[in-house]
Amino acid sequence: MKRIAFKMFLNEGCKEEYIKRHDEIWPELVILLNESGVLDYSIFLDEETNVLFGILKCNNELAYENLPLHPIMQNWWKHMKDIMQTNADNSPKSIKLEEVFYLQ
Ligand code: RM4
Repeated sequence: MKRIAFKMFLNEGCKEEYIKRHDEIWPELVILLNESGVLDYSIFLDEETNVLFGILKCNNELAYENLPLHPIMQNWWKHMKDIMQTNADNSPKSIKLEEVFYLQ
């Protein structure tokens, strides 16, 4: 089981819409994430900087790394791109974070 953390960037004033869209997350995306070994996934927002901190556990690193190739993931990113900073392929700008402490 690997713990993965990353930061993403929310557009100014989009907190409510971001929460709404995730409250309404597509069932097929939930299934895809679960089938890709993702569990215990949460995202936190630093309202001062609009930085989103994602943290999850993964029990299938290959499947996790392949998520960006899946149409459901790609369609979700297209769905979200109007409220997030994104790359040319619509994926969210995302910076991996290094774990510096863990207490079980
Ligand atoms: C985030 C972002 C991530 C996705 C989650 C479900 O806003 O799009 O890539 O894994 O939603």
